[in-house]
Amino acid sequence: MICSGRKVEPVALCEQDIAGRRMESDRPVHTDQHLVVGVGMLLVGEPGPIEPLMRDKTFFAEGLQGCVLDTAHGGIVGPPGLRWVSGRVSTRAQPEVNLSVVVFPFKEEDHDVVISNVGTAAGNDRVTNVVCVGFEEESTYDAINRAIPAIEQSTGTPVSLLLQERIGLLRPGKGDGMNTALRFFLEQSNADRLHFYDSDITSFTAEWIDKAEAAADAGYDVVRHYFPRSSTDAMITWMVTRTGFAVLWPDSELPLIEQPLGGELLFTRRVVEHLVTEAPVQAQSDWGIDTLYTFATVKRGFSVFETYIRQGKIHKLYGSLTDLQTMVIECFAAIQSLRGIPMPATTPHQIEEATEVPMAIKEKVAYDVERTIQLLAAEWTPHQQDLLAPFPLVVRDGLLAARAYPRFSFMDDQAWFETYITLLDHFVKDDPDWEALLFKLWIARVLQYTISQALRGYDHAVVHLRNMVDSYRMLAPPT
Ligand SMILES: Nc1nc2c(ncn2[C@@H]2O[C@H](COP(=O)(O)OP(=O)(O)OP(=O)(O)O)[C@@H](O)[C@H]2O)c(=O)[nH]1
Ligand SMILES: [Mg+2]
Repeated sequence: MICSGRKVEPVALCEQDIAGRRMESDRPVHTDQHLVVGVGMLLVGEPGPIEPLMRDKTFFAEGLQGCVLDTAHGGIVGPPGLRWVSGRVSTRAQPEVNLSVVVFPFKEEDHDVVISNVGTAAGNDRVTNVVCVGFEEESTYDAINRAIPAIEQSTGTPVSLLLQERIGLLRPGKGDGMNTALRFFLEQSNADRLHFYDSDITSFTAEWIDKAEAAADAGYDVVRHYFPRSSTDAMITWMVTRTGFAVLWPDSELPLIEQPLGGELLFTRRVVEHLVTEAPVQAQSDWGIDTLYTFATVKRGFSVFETYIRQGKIHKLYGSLTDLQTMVIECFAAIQSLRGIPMPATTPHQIEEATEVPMAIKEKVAYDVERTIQLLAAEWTPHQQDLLAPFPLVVRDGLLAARAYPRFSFMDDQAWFETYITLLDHFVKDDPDWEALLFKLWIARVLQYTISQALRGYDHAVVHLRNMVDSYRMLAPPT
């Protein structure tokens, strides 16, 4: 990596951190004195151009005499009074390399999993900065903080640890975390691309970053990762989000997006610039953020590539569907809030073809059916019963009967379609009875699909879900 260099003892590093800033420069940088460069170790080179040394992650300064280029901290340390200029060193001979920031939003997660993922991202050549955005200062935050120096030392990539800002208007959640990262990216970095990955993924590898980069290199504005998923997983995606997109924007690309709630994404800088100016996106501080990002990017016509990760996303799974109640409500309310917004019929959209799904994923049952069945009879109120009035008779009678005895076979594709339309008209967010009722209706739908379709095997179930979305597009009421 070093042209002509010899090892020297490490020197003290400057506290100053200029990570993330970049100055455009296409000229090679020359030194007229000895240059000291290093990633973890320090080397002395001969005077001369430094561009072969640190192509992607280099910062340079005027008056380089005796300076230390410190990639671990993304900067140069040198004599006091050195004027700082940050930049990527490139030469005319060298093709432009696009740099990326990788963001991991996190709440409380397994420390080792998060730290390993941060290390993987930091070790990728394209990555100029890794950003972890926490919900609050708790033990995961502390563990990441302790791990950062070693990751920076071994990879040469700066890692930033932030707490999410209060940006939105709804429950402070993942939306605030992601929107905080968008702002950090625009304000603190000149990188060209921003990646998001959930922090709880145990199957995360460098390939996830590389595949997204390759699609962005090909010119796509947005890259979305998609994965093989168990036929009983992704029940909010299918029954809430893809259903809603099909019903409300049947002619757009929205219902065709494989995993519109996916948190594994790449945005180019211009996409990020757009998202921060969209008031509804910035207001969406809760689980609805993924819906809003998908909606806003398709609406603006940004080109989308969906890249397939064949190993799948292995991450923390929920037990009974109870844990998903907040997510169901917030994802439905997000769709409802967008109703009536016109959507262009075409957006450039390409999907990488899926390969054979691993048996382990095909055979997996993603939730505890027995525990979930009990939820149908739980915590009814007289008001919830009244709220059933506008629903189709079969749904009203079916759900009322489920108070005494598990019933869900009434909630077939057609009944769910009609239920969904009624919910769009009547559901009131933050009304506890409406929220409980929405959740019960969704539970009935998921159980009906599980018993009547998923039980017939993976391949059948997946075809059924795709046909369901297609049929909803056909049935969608005219706007
Ligand atoms: N900063 C921040 N991160 C969050 C918040 N809530 C969740 N996260 C993180 O967002 C990522 C996704 O959350 P998960 O709970 O794994 O949700 P999910 O995997 O999308 O949902 P399932 O597919 O149902 O498991 C994880 O890295 C969480 O730690 C939040 O309020 N703030
Ligand atoms: Mg997860």
